[in-house]
Amino acid sequence: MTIIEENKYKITPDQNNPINEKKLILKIILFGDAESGKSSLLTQLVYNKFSIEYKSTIGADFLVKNLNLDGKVVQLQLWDTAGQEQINSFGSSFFKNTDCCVLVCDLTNEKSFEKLEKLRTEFLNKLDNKEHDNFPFVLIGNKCEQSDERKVQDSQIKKYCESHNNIPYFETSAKNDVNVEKAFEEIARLIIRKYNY
Ligand SMILES: Nc1nc2c(ncn2[C@@H]2O[C@H](COP(=O)(O)OP(=O)(O)OP(=O)(O)O)[C@@H](O)[C@H]2O)c(=O)[nH]1
Ligand SMILES: [Mg+2]
Repeated sequence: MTIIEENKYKITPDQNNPINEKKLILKIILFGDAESGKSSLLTQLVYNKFSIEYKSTIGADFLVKNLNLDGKVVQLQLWDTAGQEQINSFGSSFFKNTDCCVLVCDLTNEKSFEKLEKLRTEFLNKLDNKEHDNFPFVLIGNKCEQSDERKVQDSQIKKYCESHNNIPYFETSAKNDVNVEKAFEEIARLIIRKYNY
């Protein structure tokens, strides 16, 4: 299924947008190890809620967040994938027109950091356009409030991001709502700048 139109701008009559302004739609997919906190980040972003209980995502979920960025209405269409799922199990239409892939790791779990490279390369293999060097990834290190439990060091993250075309990096806590909205606003800005939307 594809939900993005060829034209990135769409006129949508809705209550929050009474004058039918043009709305920019961005498609963002989250990948990361199971339990890294992808669903928690999106639940915090969209519903301002957090639960300590773990319910693994099955397949993929879809959420929407509207932002007002410098007077521009931007709709984030957010695909939350299951960490237990193999990227190869998603059909190629799932990846069509993706504007950004957000890789999420749990800063308290080294394995979730080690898994990022596999996810990044598997994701790239799914794209039809071969603009591999240019595709915008963003890395989120989640659970940052657990500083005593931290297993992934800044230096590892810095080295990883630098070695892949300077992937932008954000540190978040879905639990304490640290940097969550800011990260996604910055992600939207990065996409807008990159594609000149
Ligand atoms: N301490 C802490 N726990 C968190 C944070 N974010 C998520 N968690 C917890 O981590 C566990 C996994 O969170 P989920 O958001 O379900 O992880 P997920 O990446 O969606 O997992 P899958 O759907 O299986 O891929 C849950 O128990 C959450 O409560 C955080 O910022 N801090
Ligand atoms: Mg999930």
